[in-house]
Amino acid sequence: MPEPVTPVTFPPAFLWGAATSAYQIEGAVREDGRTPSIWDTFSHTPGKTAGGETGDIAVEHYHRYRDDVALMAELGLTAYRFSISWSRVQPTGRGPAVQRGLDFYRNLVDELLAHGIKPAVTLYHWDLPQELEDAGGWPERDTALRFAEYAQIVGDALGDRVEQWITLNEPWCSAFLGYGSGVHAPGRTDPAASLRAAHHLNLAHGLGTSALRATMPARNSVAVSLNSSVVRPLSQNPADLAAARRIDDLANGVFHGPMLHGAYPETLLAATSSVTDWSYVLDGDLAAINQPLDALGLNYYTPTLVSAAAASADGPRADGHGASSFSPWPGADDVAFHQTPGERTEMGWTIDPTGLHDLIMRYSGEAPGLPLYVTENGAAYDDKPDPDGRVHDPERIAYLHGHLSAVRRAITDGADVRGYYLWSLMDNFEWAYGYGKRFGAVYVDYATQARTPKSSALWYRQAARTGTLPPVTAAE
Ligand code: IFM
Repeated sequence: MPEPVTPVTFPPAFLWGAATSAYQIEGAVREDGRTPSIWDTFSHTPGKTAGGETGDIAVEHYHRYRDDVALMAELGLTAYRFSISWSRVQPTGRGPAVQRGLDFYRNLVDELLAHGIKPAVTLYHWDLPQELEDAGGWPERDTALRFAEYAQIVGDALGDRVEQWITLNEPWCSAFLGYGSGVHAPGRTDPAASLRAAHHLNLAHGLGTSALRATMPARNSVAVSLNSSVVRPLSQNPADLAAARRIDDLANGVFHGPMLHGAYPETLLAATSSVTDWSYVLDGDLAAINQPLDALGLNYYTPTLVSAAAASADGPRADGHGASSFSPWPGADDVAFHQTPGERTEMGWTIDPTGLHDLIMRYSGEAPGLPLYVTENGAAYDDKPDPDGRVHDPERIAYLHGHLSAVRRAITDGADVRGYYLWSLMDNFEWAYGYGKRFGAVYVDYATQARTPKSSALWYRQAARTGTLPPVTAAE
């Protein structure tokens, strides 16, 4: 007789969400007053994205949002996380807002609410208005002040109907892939600028949080979504442990230090002293960044395995963050990155749900009492429709089952996890990888824009409807 399997059941109020971001899905990049963001410029620069692909059309969500929301409702989602395109609502990154831009998001939110789906708004998912980059971008302090103004505009427009707010998505990518390794927009490769950018993103988060609070009802929740890394040493020898500590500071402490504890880790300041003097951290900045939060968002895909290595002129590689001869890890050229053993997704990222459990437990301890959300988790696979038109993705079902089970274990172990947002609702523009990597629970035929729920979407629907994970074979 096979062992009976204990059902994996979630608390009744647990949110079953999916996530997207503006540039990855909206298209309509020149409509209704929107101006270019750094991702428009970058994707139109030859050689920056696979096949020269851009978000010009993406999955036309700007025009199809009503159908997309109806599909979300059919799929049983109780929450939807999306981001606002800054240059759609404030084209120059400063000054007055464009009402047509805000109206798009008002209509989207109203549509979600009419379908009983809780909206969660991310203010910044990597698409800085190009005008602000031309003025210096995130390495410049003024960008943080501009972000606070933008937060106030959006908070004012949507604060009456959106309860869940996220200031920044994955500021690590904005700072270190955007200004360090250059594999993301704006494509700069300057280690000192990447640390300056990190500080000003932190400041933007703090000032933006205060701006939201000043304009919105007190019941609303403000959070940030960090792609905090689960950094593991290759061995327990002191050099490898020190390498892991260094990467942990650069991946995690650089953001959660000031945001949650009001200080940069001393070890980070020491390890980066040859790159920057941190003189741009002005009096009062740390207090401005260290705003009490209502929740913390965690994005998780795969762990990071490191060891000490001889310093290399080419910098560290194999860190899973795209091909560049420039490092996204300032001051850490003597750290080597290794592939964690195990099965991988189409991104080459090792599948390891224990990392998600570890991450949640870490932040449960790091920020006691703060509700946690998994604001992104998911996998890319080379999905293709069968001759019958259906898209079977058993690997994604197994991935989701494994990671949601890890979330449930963390709840059992005492973590206050309130919801999970699958990345992503539908296939979309995967940044420098273009459209080649499909993360969606819904398949998109890019030629016709037809949407087809994959078997993972049907599996997830059953989980959302019952609050219990179906067996991995359920939707096949
Ligand atoms: O597609 C991205 C998303 O925009 C941010 N987090 C990681 C996802 C997969 O790479």
